[in-house]
Amino acid sequence: DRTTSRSVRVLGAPLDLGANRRGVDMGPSAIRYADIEAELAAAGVDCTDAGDLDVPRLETSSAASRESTGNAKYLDEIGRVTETLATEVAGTIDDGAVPLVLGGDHAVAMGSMFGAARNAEDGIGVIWFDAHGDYNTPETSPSGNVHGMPLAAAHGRGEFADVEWAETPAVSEENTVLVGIRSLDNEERAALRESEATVFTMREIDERGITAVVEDALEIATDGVDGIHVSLDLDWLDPTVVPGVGTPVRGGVNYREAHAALELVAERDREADLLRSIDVVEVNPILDRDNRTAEVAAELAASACGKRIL
Ligand code: HAR
Ligand code: MN
Ligand code: MN
Ligand code: MN
Repeated sequence: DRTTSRSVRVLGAPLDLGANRRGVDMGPSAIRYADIEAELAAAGVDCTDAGDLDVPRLETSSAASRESTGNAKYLDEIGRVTETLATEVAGTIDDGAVPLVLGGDHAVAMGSMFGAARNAEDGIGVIWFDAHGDYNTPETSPSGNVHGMPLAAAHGRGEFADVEWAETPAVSEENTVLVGIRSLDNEERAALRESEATVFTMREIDERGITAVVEDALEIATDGVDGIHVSLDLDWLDPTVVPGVGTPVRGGVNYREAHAALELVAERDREADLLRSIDVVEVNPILDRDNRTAEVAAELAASACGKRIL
């Protein structure tokens, strides 16, 4: 077992260009307001906060174009942000710390995964906790919103194979596990079915329980790799628990199931040093009530980093 506690570096990524609505850009502020530092301190984590990345704003002319890039809206601007984020993430891992990326919309996970994979000789795995598959490509996306595409980007699927800033494939399909899925578009579903990724839908959680499912996810994701990236989209939870998300889907995991999942990740990490990077995304304070969703985000991040009840 690892005897020393984790060092964590918080990286704010207030990106909203990948989502169709304003608000997620305030996620990092709201999660800090929910006192993520105190939560992480309670986890025994040695934490530093590197502040927020510069992100182009929708309203300013510095957002080079307000037009879509083909069907994927703001893909060039998003790519510049994720390139910078990838470098920060890779540097943080180099320094021996775990990057904890606060979104922002889920497009930021491209930066997390490209960065986490950059110096991983044997590659990385990923566990994707989400209501959605985020497995569209610019060709298949019905909305054009890039936050519905980051996992497909990490696999270098479709147009992402030719996007020059995309360091793909960042993750092998075999080491990719999606957990808690309950909303897929038709072409996205077909792509996931023919991929080597493992998808545990809500149905598997209903039948087998969260612990058994996450045990399996950890085994699959960690097989033969240097470590795993854990990507937590807050809409993974049921909207009654987390009102502050832009694309809520009924029938998600409850508060305790979410904690059980991330506590299990931390437990395995203590035994086997497998956690390479984390992101916590899609918190939308405009839609939230009393910062509840940001508080859940901070608490879940602490559970993933080793906060225990006893
Ligand atoms: N599948 C839909 C699309 O691609 C919606 C997915 C985006 N929502 C998220 N991602 N929050 O998890 O447009
Ligand atoms: Mn600090
Ligand atoms: Mn998502
Ligand atoms: Mn989602």
